Amino acid sequence: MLHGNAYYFLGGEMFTSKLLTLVMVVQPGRVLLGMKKRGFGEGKWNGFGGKVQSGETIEEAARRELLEESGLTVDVLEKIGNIKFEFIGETELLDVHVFRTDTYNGEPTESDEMRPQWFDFDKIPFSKMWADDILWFPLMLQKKKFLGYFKFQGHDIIIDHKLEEVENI
Ligand code: 8OG
Repeated sequence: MLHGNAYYFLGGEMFTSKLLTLVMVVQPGRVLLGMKKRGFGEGKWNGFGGKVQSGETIEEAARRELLEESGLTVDVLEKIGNIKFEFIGETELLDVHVFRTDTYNGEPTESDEMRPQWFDFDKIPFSKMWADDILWFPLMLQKKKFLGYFKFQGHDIIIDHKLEEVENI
C-alpha cells in the first residue's frame, strides 16, 4: 500500500503531515545509533531513517534509508511505533513510523549523513538525543508497541505529550 501525506485538524488549526521512518537496530544488550552529521537533528544520536518518497511504501523507505545511512540490510523489520511531532509555529506535523530489527546483514558503515556506533542499553546517550527518546526508548527496548504525540517548542523543549502502549500498530 502506498501512503501520501495527510491533513489533520487539531484545535481548529489545519496541519499537513510529512511521513518519515526510523529504524532501530537492536542486539542483545545494545543498540546501534548513528551520529547525524548534517541536516535535521544534526549533532544528535538517532536511529536510521528519513522521508518517505512518492511511489514507495513506508517499509520500503525504511529499508532504503537504513541501507543509505548505515550500510545494513535486514530481513525482518517489525513495525513498533508511530510518533507524531508538532513544532510550535509550524503547520507541518512529522509522522514518524518506527521499526525495530534484531537481525541485520552487513557491517555498520559510516555514510555522509551518519556515523554508527553501538551503545550498551545502560549507556544510551539520551542527553545528546531528541528529548522525547528517553520516554519511548524503554518501550522500544522491551519490544512493546506504542503511539506517541510530542509538541515541541524549538527543538529541545517538550511542552505537551502523550505516549501509550498498544497491542497492535
Ligand atoms: O530525512 P531526515 O534525516 O531529515 O529525517 C529525520 C529523521 O529523524 C527521521 O529518521 C525521523 C527522525 N526523527 C524526527 N524527530 C525525531 C525524534 O524526536 N526522535 C527521534 N529518535 N527521531 C526523530 O524527525
